Amino acid sequence: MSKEFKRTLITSALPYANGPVHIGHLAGVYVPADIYARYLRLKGEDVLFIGGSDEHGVPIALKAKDEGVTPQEVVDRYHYIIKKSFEDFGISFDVYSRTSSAIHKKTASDFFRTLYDKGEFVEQTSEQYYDEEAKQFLADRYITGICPHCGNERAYGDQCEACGTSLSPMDLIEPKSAISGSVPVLKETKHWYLPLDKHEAWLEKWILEDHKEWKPNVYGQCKSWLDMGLQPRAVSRDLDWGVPVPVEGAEGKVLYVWFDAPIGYISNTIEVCQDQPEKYGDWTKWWKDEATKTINFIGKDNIVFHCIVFPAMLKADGSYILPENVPANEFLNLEGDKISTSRNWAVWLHEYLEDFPEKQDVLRYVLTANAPETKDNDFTWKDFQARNNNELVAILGNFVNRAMVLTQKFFEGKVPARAALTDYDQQTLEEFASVKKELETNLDNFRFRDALKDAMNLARIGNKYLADTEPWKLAKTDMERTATILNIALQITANLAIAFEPFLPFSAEKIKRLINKSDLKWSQLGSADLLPDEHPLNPPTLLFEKIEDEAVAKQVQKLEDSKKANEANP
Ligand code: B3M
Ligand code: ZN
Repeated sequence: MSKEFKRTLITSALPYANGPVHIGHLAGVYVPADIYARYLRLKGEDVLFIGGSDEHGVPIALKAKDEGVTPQEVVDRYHYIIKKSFEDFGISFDVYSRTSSAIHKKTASDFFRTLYDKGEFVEQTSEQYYDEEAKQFLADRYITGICPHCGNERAYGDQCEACGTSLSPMDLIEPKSAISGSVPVLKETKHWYLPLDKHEAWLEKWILEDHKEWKPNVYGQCKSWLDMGLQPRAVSRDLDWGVPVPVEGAEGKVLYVWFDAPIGYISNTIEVCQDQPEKYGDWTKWWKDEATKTINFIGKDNIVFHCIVFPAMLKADGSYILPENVPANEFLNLEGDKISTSRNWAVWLHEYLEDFPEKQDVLRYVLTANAPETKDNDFTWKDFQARNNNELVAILGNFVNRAMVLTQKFFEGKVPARAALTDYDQQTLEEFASVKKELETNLDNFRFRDALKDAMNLARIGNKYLADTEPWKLAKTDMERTATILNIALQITANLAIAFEPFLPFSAEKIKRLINKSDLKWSQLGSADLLPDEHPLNPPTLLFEKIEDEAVAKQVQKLEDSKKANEANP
């Protein structure tokens, strides 16, 4: 990439506010986005990290109907659970807002109106399924039936979750209303369509030629959509929950949730820029200035909307820039099974935080070490425990603790001055510098798994250095050499606070408190002069603690219980 950018806008998919977030969401989207945002901030770059709840769409309306409450009550319930759990987990959004906000309604409405006035839509009347009992058109998930591809009997009007194919209601065999269960009739209705076919040529060049660096899973999915040929897509629905279509003769129609949701990124930008203009400036610089680099973090099921539909919307408006990259992850499974909200087969973030308070970084670590970056991956509680005990405790925690405790013991908790370095000391420092380079390249290219491995290698280098030099033995005979070794070990410790900050922000903070040093920047990574001689340290405390078998067994039991409940109640 040769372009010069001045700032980075990072967006992360807006989770539907019809349930709490689980580890699949975290591993797919929020942990990688947060690592990237923290990394850029640590480098001193101008960053805006956008999050928010997606509060429209049929699943929310259906859930409300099932529970006999309003859709607003449903989204109010989950929006705050989600927002708080992200905060407690250290996802460092600059803003976490919601698509039921007044700003969003206006932004989405204006966006539609601009495209409408420019003649960017095609208006079309067609026959669609209608539930005569409920007196309602049946879009998307309001209709179910048999999948024509795999025979799944519970396919939805927009997608079959068994085979992953996207569908339209007309594709379903033996369609049934999800509201009343009745067989729907066909009835005429008018909608607005975004003619994606007209955008195909530039999309093809933009993605397939100009963005060959996109991740293979993203590039591949785009290519197969483009190869099939793009069709016009309806951007409105006959529904009573959503942003009303802002034109005459559109009573009872709202914007399709996938039209309004990505505009939520814009609305949330406007909101935070209005609230804190000194900090973020005018919102248009984040969306309309070519010097802004936009990165959209999403899950693989959102690729077509972010790489094809939303860019076509932005282009149709004409005043917006396009994303530079859309790093989508694959899915995370749980104990060998697909994560499922309806089957309660998930590890819910807010419950994790209750069961493991103060252990945000352990989950962040495991989800990154095991991130589904190139293929689906599996989360198991055994692996969670092993990675905590054998990596966080035994390597990172052990190294930092040894450096701290030995300095406390032999130098009254003050950084000892170092004497001449040996070849081995030099070699250790050089090794450190070379890992730093690799770590940066991996972060720059969204390879967070490898980047975390690099950071962990820095801790391993430190661990090995202490194991090889054995300052606890040398202290009996050679205090000068002991001082040099501990000086280096403490400089490495300070480096670890920098290297781990994007991944494990809580632990990085703890390390900084231990070494009594708060202002560390990414540019200092690799330096052997972060702590001056005689710099006073704080008393040692442990960074991580072992996770015992019982704690893990309790979590496994919880999952067993949901499995039993599902079998009793299929
Ligand atoms: N709410 C889908 C999802 O959570 C959707 C993302 C919107 S991003 C603009 O998978
Ligand atoms: Zn199917």
